[in-house]
Amino acid sequence: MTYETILTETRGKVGLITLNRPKALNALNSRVLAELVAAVTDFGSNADIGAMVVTGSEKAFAAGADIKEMQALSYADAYTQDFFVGWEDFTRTRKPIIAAVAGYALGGGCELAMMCDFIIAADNAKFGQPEITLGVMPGMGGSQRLTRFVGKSKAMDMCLTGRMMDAQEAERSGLVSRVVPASDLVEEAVKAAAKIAEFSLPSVMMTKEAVNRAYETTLGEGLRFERRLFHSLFAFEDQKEGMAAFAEKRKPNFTNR
Ligand code: CO8
Repeated sequence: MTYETILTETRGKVGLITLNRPKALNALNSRVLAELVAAVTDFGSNADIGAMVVTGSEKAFAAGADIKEMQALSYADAYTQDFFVGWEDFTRTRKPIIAAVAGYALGGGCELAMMCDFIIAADNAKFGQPEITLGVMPGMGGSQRLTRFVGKSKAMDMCLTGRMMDAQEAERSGLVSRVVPASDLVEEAVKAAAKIAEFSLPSVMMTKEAVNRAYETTLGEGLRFERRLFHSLFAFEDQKEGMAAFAEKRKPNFTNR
């Protein structure tokens, strides 16, 4: 697929995807969605890639779903085309994806960041769910994921008033894992992804699966799920290698076997 709205590159074992619709502040239209899903699927099946970073520009990660594309839709169009259903494919990616957010992450942009595994924010990042100002409401998971990240009171505040949250508030509230200077954002996110990509891929993928399970099940079921995955990692050579390397005071050489 030839990409028109994103740029992709590899940095060592990291797949870097940059949203690239600068004139529309990276608004997410159906082309961006198709290209993003294609890119994460491609990196997902590339044995040389261990983790990914999705980023935008310094002004905007993404200013939302493309309002101009949605504007004229009828209910019948919106329902029958279900034109955002592809986002579920994005969330099915098994390798970790870090969102590196600078500038605006609004509406679908904030929701895309939350679909990633964690968010590193630049100090100029602004998050919000302003759909209420357009006469609609979050439609790509904002009412659900934001509530799980920041709790009911703040999620209600964000979704009902449409106000933006700056990077410091986002970090205090648990929406983002760290805040870095805007000039270092991509480098820091790639560094974090490269760290993850050094580890044994099966343990990385199972860790992602287990943390995500915490959002979908009870504590008891989640703990049992975690224990089964933990036990299963003893079937991998990488468990022997990782523990031997610790005992022998050397770096492990993981083979994903
Ligand atoms: N969609 C389309 N175009 C956009 C969008 C967008 N979301 N955001 C910005 N643009 C365009 C502007 O129209 C403008 O284009 P042009 O130059 O042709 O007029 C260009 O980007 C630059 O934008 P501004 O001139 O507005 O830039 P400012 O720096 O003045 O303002 C803002 C930046 C504050 C980010 C402002 O652009 C803004 O408020 N944008 C809209 C934010 C918003 O409301 N986002 C939510 C969209 S709705 C949504 O995401 C729903 C998701 C769920 C859908 C589920 C469907 C099933």
